Amino acid sequence: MLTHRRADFPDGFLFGAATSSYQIEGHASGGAGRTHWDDFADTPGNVAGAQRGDIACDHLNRMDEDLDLLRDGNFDVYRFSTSWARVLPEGRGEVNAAGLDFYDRLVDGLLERGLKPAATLYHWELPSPLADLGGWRNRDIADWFADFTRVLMERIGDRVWSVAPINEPWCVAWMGHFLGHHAPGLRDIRATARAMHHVLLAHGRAVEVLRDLDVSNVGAVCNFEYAAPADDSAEAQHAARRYDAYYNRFFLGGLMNRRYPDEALEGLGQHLPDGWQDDMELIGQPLDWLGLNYYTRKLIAPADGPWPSLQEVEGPLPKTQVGWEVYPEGLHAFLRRVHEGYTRGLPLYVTENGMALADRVSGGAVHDPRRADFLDAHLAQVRRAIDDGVPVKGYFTWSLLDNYEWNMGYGPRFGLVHVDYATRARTPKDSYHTLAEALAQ
Ligand code: IFM
Repeated sequence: MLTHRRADFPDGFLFGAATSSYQIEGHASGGAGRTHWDDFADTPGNVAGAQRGDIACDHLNRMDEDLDLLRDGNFDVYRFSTSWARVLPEGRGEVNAAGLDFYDRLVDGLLERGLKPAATLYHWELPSPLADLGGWRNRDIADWFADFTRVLMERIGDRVWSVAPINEPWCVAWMGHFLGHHAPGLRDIRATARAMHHVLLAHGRAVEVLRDLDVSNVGAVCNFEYAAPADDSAEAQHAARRYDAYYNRFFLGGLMNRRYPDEALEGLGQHLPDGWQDDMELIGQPLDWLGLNYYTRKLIAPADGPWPSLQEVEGPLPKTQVGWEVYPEGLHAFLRRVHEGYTRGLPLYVTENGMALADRVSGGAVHDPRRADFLDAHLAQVRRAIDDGVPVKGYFTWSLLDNYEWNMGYGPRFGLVHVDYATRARTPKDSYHTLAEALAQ
C-alpha cells in the first residue's frame, strides 16, 4: 500500500519516472547506428532469447502517448537518456538529423506538458565502430564522448532541466568488462580498470563541454548496492569492504573526493593507465547534484582465487522477479553516507528505484500491490534521510514502462505501465494509478 503522499515531502520535492533510450525507443528505426548491445545480443548465450532493442517499446513512434502517461501520472520530471548511436550512427562524424530531431521533439513535448526534462547522455548503447576501436578501454573515448555531448547539447541544452553524462559507471565498467554480463562481454581485470577510469574521464570531459555551453544543473548518476558481510567473521567483513570499495566508493570517490579508495587500488591500481592521477582534477570538477540509483543489497563472503577474492551469498529477504533482495534501509544508509562523506550539502536525487514483478494484464488491469509496498518502503527511507538533514530533493521510479532489461531481455517487468510486446499496447498498472493519486496537487 502507498501511504506516502506528495504533501509528506518538502515543498519543491520532485517526483519523476525514468527510462533509457535503448531499453524503450526501438533502435532499428530512425537511422540509429549499430551498437555494442546489438553485437552482444547477437552472440549466443549473452541475452535471454538473444533479444535486442530493435523495437523495444516502440517509444520512437509512441512518444506522445508515453509523455501523456507521465503528465497524467502527475510526475514533475522525466529522466530519459539519449542514444549516442542515434545521434552519431558511427559514433563520430556524420550526424543523423532524424535522431537530433527526435530528442528535440521529446524535450519540447515534455515542456509543453509541464514536465522537466532530465537528460542522461549515455545509458550504455556504445556505437559499434567505437567498440571496434577498444570502446571504454581506449582513452580517446573521453574526447569522442565530449564531441557527442557538444553535438547533442548544442541542440537541446538550452531546454533541459538537468544533465548527467553517464548512467551508472559501475555497470558500464564492471558489468561489461569484469563480469561479462553486459556489452561488450569481457572478463578481464585490466580492461575493467581502464574502463573504470575512462568512464570517469569521459564524464569529466563532458562536464567541461556542458559548462562551456552554459548548460545548467549538471550532475552525475551512480548506482549503489549495500554490501553486508555474509557472517560475523573478519574475513567476511573484509570481503564486504572490498566489494563496497569497487562498487560504491570508486566512482563516488573519484567524482567527489578526487581519489580512489585504497581497497580498490589494491587490485586495480596496477592495471590503471599510466598517469591516471593527473586526470583526477578533471574527473572531480564541481557538480550541481548527485543521483543515486538504488535497488538492493548483497551478502558477501570471502572466496579463494585472485582479487577481489569474494563471492555473493543468497540472502533471506523477500526477493523481486530478478532475485534481488528488498532492503529499503540500504537507501537511507547510502543517502546519509553520500551526504556526510562525499557530497556535503549538494542536492541529492534518488534517480532510480523500483522493482521487477511478473505482471500480467487481467480484465484490462494489472494488479501489482507489491510494487506499491516497495515504493512506499523506499519513500519512507527517503523521508527518514530528509529528517536527518540530508538534502534529498527528488525521487524517480524505475521505470515508467516495462522495457528491455539488458541481458535478461523482455522478461523482467519494472514498469508502472505494462507493455504488451506483441501489440505494444500500454496498460497502466495499479501502482501507476495509486502513485498518480498520491502525487496529485
Ligand atoms: O534497467 C536497469 C537500468 O538500465 C539501469 N539501472 C537498473 C535498471 C534495473 O536493472
